[in-house]
Amino acid sequence: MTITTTAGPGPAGWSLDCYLVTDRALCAGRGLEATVAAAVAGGATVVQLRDPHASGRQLFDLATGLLQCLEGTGVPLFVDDRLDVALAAGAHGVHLGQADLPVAAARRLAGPDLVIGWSVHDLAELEAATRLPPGTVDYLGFGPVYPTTTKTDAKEPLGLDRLARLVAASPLPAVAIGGITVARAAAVWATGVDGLAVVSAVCAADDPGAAASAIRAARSAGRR
Ligand code: TZP
Repeated sequence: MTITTTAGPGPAGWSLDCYLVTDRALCAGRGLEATVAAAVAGGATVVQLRDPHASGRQLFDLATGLLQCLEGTGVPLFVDDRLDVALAAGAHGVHLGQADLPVAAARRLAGPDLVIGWSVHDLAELEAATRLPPGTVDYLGFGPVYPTTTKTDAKEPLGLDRLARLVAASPLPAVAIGGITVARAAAVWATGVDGLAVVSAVCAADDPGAAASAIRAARSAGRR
């Protein structure tokens, strides 16, 4: 799935297929940048810097390091929650939750080129996304699909059937997140999503590259 921003397709035809969300603690043994580099070499197509406890300065420094690490790979960097950090660091996108800056305000600040993703958990939130002016948001994140221990305040899991119904009603590319493992990937792909977002399945894997590759490969197994 190619992300189409209001300014047209991402420069490298960015794909949401294997969307790596980082967790510094889970990457601790190997290091954040080494984990991301391995995952991208294995097939991760988007990297989202997520670190809810980091200060703005820390997040800016982490984003700058990851942008250097991703240079020349064609893989974009999105920043979770913090539009200011995404813009200041020159990241390619921001992912916003329901409690973050309103997406319409974020689009006004960001201009047309930055990719904006938005977390959606239920039909009411999906309907709100549907009512947005075209070009406000580029993709939607649905989750958690399964229980997860990575996000402490995650909502109740959607399960595959509710996810499939939301994805079918989504006017925008859909990325699923939450508890997705290599073993579960084919079942999640079968809901019709455009991408799988994973944290622990890749960050905590012995071989992050092999995990990212398996997440993508499961797409053909899950194709309906
Ligand atoms: N948003 C919803 S669930 C989640 C986020 C950031 C965490 C997913 O982590 P994992 O390890 O892939 O279950």
